[in-house]
Amino acid sequence: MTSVLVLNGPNLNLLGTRQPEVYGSATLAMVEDACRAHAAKIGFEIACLQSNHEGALIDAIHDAKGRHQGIVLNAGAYTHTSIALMDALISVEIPAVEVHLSNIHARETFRHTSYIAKASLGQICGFGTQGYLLALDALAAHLKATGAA
Ligand code: CA2
Repeated sequence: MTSVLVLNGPNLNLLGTRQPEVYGSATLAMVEDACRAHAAKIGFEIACLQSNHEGALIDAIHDAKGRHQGIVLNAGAYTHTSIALMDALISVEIPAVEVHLSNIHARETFRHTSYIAKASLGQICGFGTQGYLLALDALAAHLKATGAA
């Protein structure tokens, strides 16, 4: 079965506890449950992982090679700073979709730059939790079109 890694970066473990006006009221566990339910509907197996540490996120991307056919990544604030995460994504050659709960382009200028976008099929932002499900659909369409699923 096609397997996808849903990877969340720093501070996303705090979802649902603060700033609901920006990030919504769902907890990370709720987001991951919604991903699992949607994945089951579209015939994907998924693994969910969150880390506050850049190196752990890089390790997770390296470990995805040979295990997962796609990655859904919300790299949190590392999106705007991490060339290392971008390099990791490029090196494993696994199709990735970048997700953000908020519309990063409608926020502070420093959030408009994404290193992750340079290594991704595309970016989904501003649709809250639903963005993760849209990302799974986008990966499904891509993997089908390329004969990888
Ligand atoms: O909109 C997104 O999903 C972000 O990736 C969230 C990051 C932010 O740095 C990016 O620019 C956009 C921040 C995640 C922090 O999440 C919190 C959730 C609740 C309370 C505090 C932080």
